[in-house]
Amino acid sequence: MRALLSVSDKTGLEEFAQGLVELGFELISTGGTQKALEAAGLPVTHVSQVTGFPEILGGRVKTLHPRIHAGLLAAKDPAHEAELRAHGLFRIDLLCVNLYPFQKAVARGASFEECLENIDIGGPTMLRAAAKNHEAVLPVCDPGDYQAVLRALRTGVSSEFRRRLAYKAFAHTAAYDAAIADFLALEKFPPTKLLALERVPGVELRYGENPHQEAALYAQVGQRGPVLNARVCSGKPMGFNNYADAEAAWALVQEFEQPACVIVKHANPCGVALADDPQAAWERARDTDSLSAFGGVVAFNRPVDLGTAQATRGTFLEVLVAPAVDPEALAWFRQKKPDLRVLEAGPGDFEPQEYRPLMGGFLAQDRDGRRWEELELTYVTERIPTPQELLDLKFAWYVVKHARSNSVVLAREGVTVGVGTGAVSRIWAAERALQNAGDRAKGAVLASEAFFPFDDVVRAAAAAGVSAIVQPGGAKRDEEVIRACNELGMAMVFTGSRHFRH
Ligand code: 93A
Repeated sequence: MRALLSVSDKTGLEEFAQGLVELGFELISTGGTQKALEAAGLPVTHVSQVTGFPEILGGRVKTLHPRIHAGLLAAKDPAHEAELRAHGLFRIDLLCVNLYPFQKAVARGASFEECLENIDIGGPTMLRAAAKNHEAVLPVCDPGDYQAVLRALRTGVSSEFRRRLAYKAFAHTAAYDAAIADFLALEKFPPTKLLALERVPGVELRYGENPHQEAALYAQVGQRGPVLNARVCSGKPMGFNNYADAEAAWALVQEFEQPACVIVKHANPCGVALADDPQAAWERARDTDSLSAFGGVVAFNRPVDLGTAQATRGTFLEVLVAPAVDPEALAWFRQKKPDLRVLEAGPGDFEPQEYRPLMGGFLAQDRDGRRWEELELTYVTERIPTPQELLDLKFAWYVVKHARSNSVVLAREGVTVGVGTGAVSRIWAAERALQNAGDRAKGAVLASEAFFPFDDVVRAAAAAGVSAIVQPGGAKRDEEVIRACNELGMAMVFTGSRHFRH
């Protein structure tokens, strides 16, 4: 039995090769792999001895040879056996290959030429050959499979196991090629974009949005945002809706520099607050709408301490995500809220585009990353906002940017006092927010993610005591809306920037 090993990532190589030798395999290798095996004291033959040809073109041609590829492609049938014999060739029974680290070269910002040089040709060619011929050859491309392969070789290799390895090999080369295509693409949205995907290891979703829907979690190869990368420190396993809401809460809380807390329900913020510390931020956010906070997903932009943890005592929460959770806080959660999923967000490295599924396709767009500082604010009313109103308008604008359209947010002194989201008409969103706020609307400011078609929202807000408004502007009846504000003594600011979120 022969095994050809040619790996760039040498993790676990020595142990694997040792196991193969013990099973009676003869080892064949390329330069670097051979050196590693010899250093481990293992007997190994160099490919050039098999091919009768040296590695040439700086290593670009090492295994690309009929003696190798016939050995990988010969089926277990008499005709192929006879041909092998006629040409003095032999079978290769196991191929262990992982590829030149192309994606790593791109990620570290290597030069264009260096990235090109890191495109592996011989490796994928062998892997595809072995995977096609998996009934006769075991294609191994993941160091994570080495132990399972040795176990199978000792106890008997099932055809299901062979097929799984073949699947992995093709999935690996497909993702690799997609990464190369993306790298070479000149357009912003190359159709290869979403081909390089992998399942997030260790995460099995029990079901999808509802229990009758099966589901899975994917990551783009070489990427992963802070929530996909999060460490689940305590609680039940994460579910489909947990991921979606944790992401929504995390994205919003990241907008603020001050300590902040965001509570999300069904992808919408239902309470958001700034404060001097996370505990106060939590208490203020919860009090926006303590009824809706029940069963919520909560995010912090500061580490969670014991005091903050204990302050969540009376509220049932599904998920808590923070940059870090103090050990005492974690111990408290584990004891008092064992079901609560407590996440420490990981480092985030993800592309600035997002996707939405359509039946048989998807929409792609840039993320809405616009910051308040980038807006061209126009003060359109006779009264301009006070400094406190301006701070609140900025805060409310960030919240409304992350709410589902149509949305209206009322805020005062760094806390939301009313939120109306996902309404099919703007006035309904406003009415919902005003109803939620009740008396707290007095002296609050209002943010709307899109313009007012009529002056009805202004009039309803003024009647409830709202003092200032931020909205994109640009409606046909802007003049009418501005006139209503002036008549009612309100300050209004146009941002010139809409933030639909559907
Ligand atoms: O340069 S290649 O595209 N041409 C080849 O013929 C070839 N054969 C193996 N790359 C080739 N490989 C790759 O070399 C393997 O996929 C593996 O990643 C790497 C192992 O090289 P070494 O054993 O010298 O470290």
